[in-house]
Amino acid sequence: MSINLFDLSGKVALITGATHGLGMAMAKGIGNAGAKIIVNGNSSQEKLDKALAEYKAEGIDAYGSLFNVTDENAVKESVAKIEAEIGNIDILVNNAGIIKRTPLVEMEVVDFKAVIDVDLVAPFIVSKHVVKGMIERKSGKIINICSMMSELGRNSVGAYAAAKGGLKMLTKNMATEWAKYNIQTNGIGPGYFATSQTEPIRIEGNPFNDFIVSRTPAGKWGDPDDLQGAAIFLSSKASDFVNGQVVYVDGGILATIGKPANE
Ligand code: GCO
Ligand code: CA
Repeated sequence: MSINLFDLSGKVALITGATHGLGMAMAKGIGNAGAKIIVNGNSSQEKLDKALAEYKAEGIDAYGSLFNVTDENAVKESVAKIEAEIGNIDILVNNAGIIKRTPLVEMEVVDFKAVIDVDLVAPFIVSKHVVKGMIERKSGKIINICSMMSELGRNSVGAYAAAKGGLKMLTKNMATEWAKYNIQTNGIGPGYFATSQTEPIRIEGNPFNDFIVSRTPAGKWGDPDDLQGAAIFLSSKASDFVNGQVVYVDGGILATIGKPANE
């Protein structure tokens, strides 16, 4: 009985930005738990096809959908196409995101807005078009990918922190409006993971690398696969009365103030 709580057989999951990185790791977890997955990408059909081949090699039932999450018309059309051709979307993971590391005082408004658009406005747009079917069916799971920056600031990531803090509150508001339709909206807040997004700050010798390792009680960068458990939990029957929470998967960063260099 306990294990069936996490079984996603027969479910359809749309994961935005799932051609690489954390989105891909979570999509693999959801796919390996039995769901059919729709992999959204934005950069090129070629990159999407390459990702699909990787999913299929693992035995996952994967389909591709190329669209820009900030373009409402494209989102609307793509969601309709997925639901007509593949199946109703039971699980939505709003994962696509960007970061620009620029001090606020030097940041151009257009760049600030671009981050807010992808990281905060797009989860609203995609959810708005997916939730309509979920409301009709009185069933659904929405997972918004938040961040350490949903809780904490850091030099140079002001736009990202504003967006991810906003996404945490958007998650609570979605739960407020949609829980009554048996739709559970929650977030996952990854700590510091080894992905292409963090590559520039992870390089050996970069003081940020040592800072993160010492700032994290677990003493290391996360492996993207460490997110699979939370993704499966929030996609499954196991979380049917969990609403508006952000599950932080961070090796303990948010549990502690940190420590001096000599400890
Ligand atoms: C940074 C990092 C973070 C992480 C992550 C933390 O520059 O501080 O890139 O923003 O990507 O979101 O949870
Ligand atoms: Ca499998």
